[in-house]
Amino acid sequence: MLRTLVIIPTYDERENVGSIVGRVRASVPDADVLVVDDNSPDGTGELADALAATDASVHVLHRTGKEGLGAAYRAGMQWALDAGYDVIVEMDADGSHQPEQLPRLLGAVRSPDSPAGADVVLGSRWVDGGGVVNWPARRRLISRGGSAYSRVALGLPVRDVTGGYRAFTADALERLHYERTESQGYCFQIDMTRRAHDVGLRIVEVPITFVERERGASKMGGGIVVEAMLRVTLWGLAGLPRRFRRHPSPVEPEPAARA
Ligand SMILES: Nc1nc2c(ncn2[C@@H]2O[C@H](COP(=O)(O)OP(=O)(O)OP(=O)(O)O)[C@@H](O)[C@H]2O)c(=O)[nH]1
Ligand SMILES: [Mg+2]
Repeated sequence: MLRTLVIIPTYDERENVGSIVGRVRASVPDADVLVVDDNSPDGTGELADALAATDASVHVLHRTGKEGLGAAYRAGMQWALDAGYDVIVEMDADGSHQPEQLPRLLGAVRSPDSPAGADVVLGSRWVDGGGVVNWPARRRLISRGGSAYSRVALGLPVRDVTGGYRAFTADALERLHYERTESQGYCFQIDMTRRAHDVGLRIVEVPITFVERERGASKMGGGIVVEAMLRVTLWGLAGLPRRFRRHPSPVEPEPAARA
């Protein structure tokens, strides 16, 4: 059986951490949980420790200060690979990613029983059956616009490029070199998508219903959007020669052909 780890990064999620961990444990009892806390001032880390003390499947990685979502995931993924997990899941703590939909994500992952499954499964708001609940028009616009821009600029065959509810095989994480991502905010997710595509991994989108957070404050700010716009533009420009090369050399196969 595959060993699965659900990584949940937290910063000031005191009101959410107990509920989200409990819901994950109820929804996929065989999966372990890793809370990656950046020394939250509101005591989220201590609350997570208390959960871990009563449940051997719950682990906590304490980091010394707030370094952003990307850094938290890089640390959590390293922890997961060192511990030998086969499947690694990304999930927000604020309830936006419903743990009850996790079996759907995991069902699409490649496994010995399902060799045709995906290396990377993206929970997607923007495919048939997916959606968002309680999102203001502004957030919808930023998310859809960000996905559309990234899709075109980077040539990605994916509808929801920026989402953060995802499952990767351990092999996929290694092959896409998650540790080479540099982004802080949700640009980390775009970087992961582009890397997965560029090394020819099999990517599948499954519909999810994203629910706006009910408790606690969002950490999403203008700086995160600007970072994403700048990085995507630079990546897009850097990739242009390869995408539009008219006559690929016969001795150097395109990445898609190598997959
Ligand atoms: N460890 C850690 N976690 C973070 C950091 N920034 C955000 N997070 C967590 O990452 C997840 C997503 O952050 P959110 O603030 O919900 O950002 P978002 O989902 O893009 O924005 P909203 O839709 O407005 O909630 C949450 O679980 C946060 O607690 C950070 O610097 N360190
Ligand atoms: Mg959120």
